[in-house]
Amino acid sequence: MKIAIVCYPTFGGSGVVATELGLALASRGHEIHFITYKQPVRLALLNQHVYFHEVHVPNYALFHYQPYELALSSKLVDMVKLHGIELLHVHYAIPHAYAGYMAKKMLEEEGIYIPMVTTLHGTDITLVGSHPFYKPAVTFSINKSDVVTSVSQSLKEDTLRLFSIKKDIAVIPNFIDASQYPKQFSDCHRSMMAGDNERIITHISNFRKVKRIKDVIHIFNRIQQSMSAKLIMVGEGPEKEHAEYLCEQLGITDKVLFLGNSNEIDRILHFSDLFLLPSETESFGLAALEAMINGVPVISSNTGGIPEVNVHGYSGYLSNVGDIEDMAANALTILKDESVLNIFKKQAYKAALKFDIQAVVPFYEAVYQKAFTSV
Ligand code: GMT
Repeated sequence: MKIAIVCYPTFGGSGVVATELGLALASRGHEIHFITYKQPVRLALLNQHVYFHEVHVPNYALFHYQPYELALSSKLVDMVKLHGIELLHVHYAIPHAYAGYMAKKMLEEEGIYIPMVTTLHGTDITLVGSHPFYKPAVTFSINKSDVVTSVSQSLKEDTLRLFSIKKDIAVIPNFIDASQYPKQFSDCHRSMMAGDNERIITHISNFRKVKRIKDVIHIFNRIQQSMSAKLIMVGEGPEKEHAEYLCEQLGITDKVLFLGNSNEIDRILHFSDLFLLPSETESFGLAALEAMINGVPVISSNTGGIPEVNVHGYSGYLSNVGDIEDMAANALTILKDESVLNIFKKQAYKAALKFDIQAVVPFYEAVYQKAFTSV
């Protein structure tokens, strides 16, 4: 099948999922065309099955906001015609589903009928999409998609609660490529990150409010009062400065490393003992799954789709949003005893295996077949 994948090319989970899915589909013989404004960060290799087409939005002074949707839908039309693309798969409703639908309609004018699959990722529904400014357009473009998928049951329920949706929503969870794990890194040693008796705790996100970054710091602060530990903070975003300031106030700057965005996630997680994800809401929590497949137990909030990934008392623990005391206590339960930690590490890895890409990609292929029958 020739498939166009539209996504955000950045470090965010939706872009990562779209890229990994495209690469997996390409390895199964499909021809994949990524169409977005920059080469996706996890897209290292282009080959005869994987193409990247950049959407250019020239700056024009008249426009206060440059019309990306227009440029994207025009690019989609051109690429569908040039490469004989048979299906559009758009990740993140805003504005991709809207632009995809416009492209579909323009192509219909020329007698080309092409199905569109929309995958909902989370903030496109729970935070941004349900805002009154966007809601009518998001509702419209979800309802006009030929097939709609969501990355968790929780996100499906949120979508049905927040929007007036007439379509079925198929739940297809996010995934990891289990065949790549456990990884070995001979060129990098744990000692480069922390001392022998020091526990390594990690948080990875886009440092937005929804991630409750201050909770991460407060949980770590409690942990380090009971044992020698280091916190590695990976990512960039608006809450980063506040977090750095909080570390200063708490007097723990020497124990917290802010690494910025990184392409070395697996390397960092490989040497980690615990992952913190105390988010306000999280439709899935891909970062938690990436931690788990690296054998890192997860301390998280019990919200959104996280309980579908992190199994309480097995791969880690779940607490109410904002309950930093409980999260710190759970963290210490795991970290204090080496044998308990090792059990949780093994269990986290095992729980992640359920989300192996080999099991998940066929669901997308089935959805594509279904989409063809609806145009
Ligand atoms: O977490 C973010 O803010 C980024 C966002 C995105 O669109 O990349 O993540 C969402 O999609 C991920 C991939 O499906 C999910 O794993 C995240 O849970 C979800 N984020 C939220 O729901 C807050």
